[in-house]
Amino acid sequence: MRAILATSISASMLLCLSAPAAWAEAGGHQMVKAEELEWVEPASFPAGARMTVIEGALDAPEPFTARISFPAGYELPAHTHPAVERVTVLKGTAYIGLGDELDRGAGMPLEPSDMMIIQPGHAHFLYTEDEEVIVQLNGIGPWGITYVNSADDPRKAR
Ligand SMILES: [Cu+2]
Repeated sequence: MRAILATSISASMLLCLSAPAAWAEAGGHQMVKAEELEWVEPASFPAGARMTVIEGALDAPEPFTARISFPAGYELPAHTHPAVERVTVLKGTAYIGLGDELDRGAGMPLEPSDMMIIQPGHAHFLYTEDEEVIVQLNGIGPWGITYVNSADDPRKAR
């Protein structure tokens, strides 16, 4: 099982982030153990964030479930998404604010079990303070992230 997961993760990194094939069977039931999730650094986020896709393929028109881990002191600049974003905090306190520019101090603190739902095209930002934060994203793809200020997009520099 470990080998199968590792293979499908590296293959999916070449295309886009998507769930391991063994889990992606339509109509299949899934039991997900957090300790078995495989995390990768998404190219579309500033360095330090890690992501794991549990269900679906982010670039496909289908439901997805993913988690993102942000280290302490992290800043995710203002951005928008092409689909509704549903964020549930699983660990730590995430600070999320609305607006075209990241403003430390303007984010609403969201703690484990708290949630945010943002409509497509609406600019928002996130930052963390002194602890790691893990959030879960649920939505329907195709998913993506567009930075308000294109200079913030780490894909331009890689
Ligand atoms: Cu967002």
